[in-house]
This record gives sequence, structure tokens and C-alpha cells, in this order.
Amino acid sequence: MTIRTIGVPMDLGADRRGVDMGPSAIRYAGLSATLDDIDRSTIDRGDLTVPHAEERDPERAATNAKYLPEVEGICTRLADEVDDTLADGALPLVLGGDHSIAIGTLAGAARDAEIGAVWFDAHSDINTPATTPSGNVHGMPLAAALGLGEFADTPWANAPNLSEENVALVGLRSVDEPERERIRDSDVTAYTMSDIDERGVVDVTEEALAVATDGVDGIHVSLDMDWLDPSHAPGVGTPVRGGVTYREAHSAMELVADHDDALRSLEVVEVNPILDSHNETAELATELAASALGKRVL
Ligand code: B3U
Ligand code: MN
Ligand code: MN
Repeated sequence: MTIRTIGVPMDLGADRRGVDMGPSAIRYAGLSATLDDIDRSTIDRGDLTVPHAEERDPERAATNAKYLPEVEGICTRLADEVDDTLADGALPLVLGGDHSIAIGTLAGAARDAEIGAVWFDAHSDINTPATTPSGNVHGMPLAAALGLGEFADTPWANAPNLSEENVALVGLRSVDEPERERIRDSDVTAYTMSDIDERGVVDVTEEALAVATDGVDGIHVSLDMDWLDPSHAPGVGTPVRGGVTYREAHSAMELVADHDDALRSLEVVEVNPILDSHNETAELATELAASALGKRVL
């Protein structure tokens, strides 16, 4: 299956500027040559056009979600792009940008199919405008996709065929109190770093993939680079100590590749080159995308 890369240079959903340069940094790290090693054809669709923060007013949104009208515009275009890619029989590889873009990827991936999602992230990204401590939409994409809270009134943000039972979060270590309650009250499955410590990343990721793939047509995999420990991935906007290692991350992505019959879309987000050290986080993002798409040593 052809892999089609779609860059989304978006930083309006996060406080730390620079994550808009993520798609360039990942390409500069050699994405296309790395993907050429996999036995699949690849094509780069280029970047969506995203307005700069300086052109816009963060408070224009009627809710406590900064730049929500801009996020709507970009995610609506991204959803169309992802849907077109799937209709063409290709696999969308979406490069962020901050994690708010997952709203668009999920909406597109779920337009014509029942999907599940595996969310590799330090954060649970399940805040709503009423519960967000920051106003940043990158802390809300899962709630938006699932239509939780006020997102029940924003159909553009909902992934129509994604249900909580098929959502698995992996590697949590920074969860806000209202998010904790929401996870408890929902049918979302969540694995913390303690679960990974106790059971190992392979066991936990296998189970997360089983949850996501159960009874659906395919899955979306969202990889937030702050899932990794900051010692391996320093170039992210909101690093949190105690994340997975380089080897654990590759193991998990190789398990994703083992489910290539189910994989419908892949997204790598939150690479921030301004905060990075010699582009190493972008290089790691490139490697992990390749592992998830089937790259092997032998
Ligand atoms: N939960 C916090 C912090 C956060 C979420 N995602 C990231 N940071 N990257 C929030 O603002 O919602
Ligand atoms: Mn995230
Ligand atoms: Mn995160």
C-alpha cells in the first residue's frame, strides 16, 4: 500500500512555538529515504497551509479553547485529505504540528469506516474547553473526536465511527484531575507508565492494539513524541520525565507494523525543532514512523 505523507505545520494548539517546523524537520531527517527502505511506494503530498499565530487572535474563539476557529479550518481540510488518501487506497502518514491536528486525522479516518485508536502519549489529551487548564487545543483532541462535553456541539470535530471501547491510551504520566474523572467515567482504556513498568511495553502495547482493533475496520495510531522520555526526545513542547526508552518505543512501533492489515492511518506529532538538540527528536520520529510502517533490520 502506498504511503502518502501529509504535513500539517500547526502550532496554534500549543503554547510553545516551533512545533510548526516539525514537518520540515522530519523531512530534513531523511523521512523519504528512510521510507524507501520499506517495500512500499511513498509519495509526499506537501504541507497544508496553516495561518501564523501573529495573523490571528487567540481569543476569537467563543469558548476557552484558543484558536478553535483556526483549528476547525485546518482539521476540516486535513480530514478531507485523509479521507481522499484512503479512498485512493493509500495510507496517510500525517506529520505534525501539535496534537490538535489529530482531530482532523481521526475525523477523516473515521468518515467511511469504523475505527479504533491507539494513543501513545505522556498526556491523555481528553480535556474540553470547560476543563482545560491551559486553553490549548492539543490537550483536547481525544475529547473532541469522541464528542465529549461541549464537543457534542461541534460535529466537525467528531470522528463519526470511533467509539470509546476502541480507544487505548498508552504511557500516561501527566493527567489533569478532570481528565482522570473523564477516563474513569468512560469506556476508554488507559495504560500508565506504571503498567509499562510492571508488564513491559510489549504486553501493554499488544493489549492496547487488541482493544483498538476489536470489531472495527481499521485503526489510527497517534504517536506524540512526548511519549518518549525527554532524554531520548528532548525536542517536544511539553516534556514529562519518566517516559519510554528508545528501544521500548521501537518495540511498540514494530508491534503496530505487525497489525499492518488493520493500520489505516499514522500520525507523528509534537516535534519541536527549536527545543531539539541537533534534530535528534525529528530523526527519532522518522525512525519510529518507519518501524510502525514495517521497516526491519533483516
Ligand atoms: N493536560 C494539559 C497539558 C498538555 C496536554 N497535552 C500536552 N500538554 N502536550 C493541557 O493543557 O490540557
Ligand atoms: Mn498529545
Ligand atoms: Mn503529550
